[in-house]
Amino acid sequence: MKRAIYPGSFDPVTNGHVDIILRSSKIVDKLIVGVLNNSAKKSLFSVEERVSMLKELTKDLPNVEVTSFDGLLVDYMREIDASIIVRGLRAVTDFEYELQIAQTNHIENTDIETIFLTTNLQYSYLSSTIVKEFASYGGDISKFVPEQFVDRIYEKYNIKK
Ligand code: COD
Repeated sequence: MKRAIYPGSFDPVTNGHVDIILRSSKIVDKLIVGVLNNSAKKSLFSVEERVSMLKELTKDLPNVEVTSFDGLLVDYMREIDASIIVRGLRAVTDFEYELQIAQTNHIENTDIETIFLTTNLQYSYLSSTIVKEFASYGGDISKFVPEQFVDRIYEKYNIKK
């Protein structure tokens, strides 16, 4: 059984993330979407909020589960018995960082493989950082994130639309 994890910050989840979840869930038996609980990094949404948003989005995908983790990804993968890491690749700028993480994780545990899905062209520019920047100035984020979360994101910046 191929058990994979799609780890990330998902702060907030974007349409680019959703696309990777949908596509990767079709190629593995079980996909665990793992939200990093990083207390050292200031986030817009709490880890509980991010998990809840992702659960809402994936409720109709029977082989997808959403959890949070802290510490090293490879340690968490041992805990949940997963051996595949799913990551999305947007541009060359992602490549160097992703290659470094993938190789480090593989050295830590040679049973672990990282697979990369290239971004869907329509989301190639999209990141959580861009969404936050746009939303903070009241920009239109309706094309960037699932529609049910648009208002929740504006609320974080005290913006009423
Ligand atoms: N299209 C396609 N893919 C996308 C898009 C898009 N528009 N937007 C984002 N993605 C992909 C990203 O490339 C990434 O693969 C994934 O979605 C998640 O993105 P983010 O930004 O939400 O999450 P990251 O990249 O900040 O997550 C980093 C981790 C949490 C995975 C990493 O820091 C980690 O594993 N930390 C745990 C500690 C650890 O083990 N560190 C070891 C590293 S050496």
